[in-house]
Amino acid sequence: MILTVTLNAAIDKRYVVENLQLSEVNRIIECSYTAGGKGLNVSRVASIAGEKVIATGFVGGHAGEYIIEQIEKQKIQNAFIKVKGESRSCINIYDITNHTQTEFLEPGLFVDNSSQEELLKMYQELVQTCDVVTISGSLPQGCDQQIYQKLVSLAKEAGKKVIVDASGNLLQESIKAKPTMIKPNIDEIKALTGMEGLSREELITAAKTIVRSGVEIVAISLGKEGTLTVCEEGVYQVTVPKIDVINTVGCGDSMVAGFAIGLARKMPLEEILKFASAISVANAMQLETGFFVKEEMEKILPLIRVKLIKKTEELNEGVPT
Ligand code: TA6
Repeated sequence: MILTVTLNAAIDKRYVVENLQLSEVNRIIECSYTAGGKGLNVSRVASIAGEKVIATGFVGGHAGEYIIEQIEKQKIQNAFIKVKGESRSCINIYDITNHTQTEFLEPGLFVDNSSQEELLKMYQELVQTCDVVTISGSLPQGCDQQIYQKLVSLAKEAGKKVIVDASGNLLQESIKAKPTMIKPNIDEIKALTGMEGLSREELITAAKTIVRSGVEIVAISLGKEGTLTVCEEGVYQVTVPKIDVINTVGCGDSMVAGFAIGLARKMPLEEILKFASAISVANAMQLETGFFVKEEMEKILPLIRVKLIKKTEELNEGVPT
């Protein structure tokens, strides 16, 4: 079972437009609403893959009711803390003329200390019932910046694997609690290292430093270039087949879901890398965020290539022990 944490749940609104123009009236051709926020995308993808999921976090107001209604329709078990205010909307503008995606992410509602305490208390019970925990996305307003650290520590104290998908200071703080895995993209790795224009070797060195600090797996998503994963065995390069990309929003969340499923099913790491990458690619083939078609994923799976490009001993060359 996977426990997903979405502290800043959202209604994801996708607007399809033709030739988006700033300072003009842009008529929307098609719009769709889904329960979103990274953790709820992880929940939906894991549920499609056949994994039992329970989702927790904060929701509020009519928007919060809508989010709960949507995830219950998707048969996703949930235990959200209801707070005052309205859950946010995250807008994804999909320009079919210029093939661009532009996102507007609201900051989210305000969560007071007592609601945060209530969540931590419930989380400690939920963690006992799961195999893997995923903690994803931004924090709502008022949230303690150390809350991800606390959630990671509680999961580890309960002997559970825990994946964090966050950015900036939140990711930096989370790493201090030594999560099982993080999945930064290149910008997030640059922010962690404070370095610009990272070469592949510098990316690997940065990830290796994080692994040395106690994070078991650092999977750097490189978009259509696949993934570079650094762990105790060494460095794996994952390459993915070329596809007709429809919508890449949610690919990172789909990858997190794939990793969580693989860890829950105790798959060998190379199988997890293939499985997670295939789900992420399959998500990009769908207009809907955080969604994939199993048959498409199964066709992609054999086309994923995983290669151990560096062993640990090579990684440690020249490093004082
Ligand atoms: O990764 C895509 C997405 O989950 C969107 O669906 C939207 O909800 C956004 O990210 C939320 O990101 P945030 O980092 O604010 O939680």
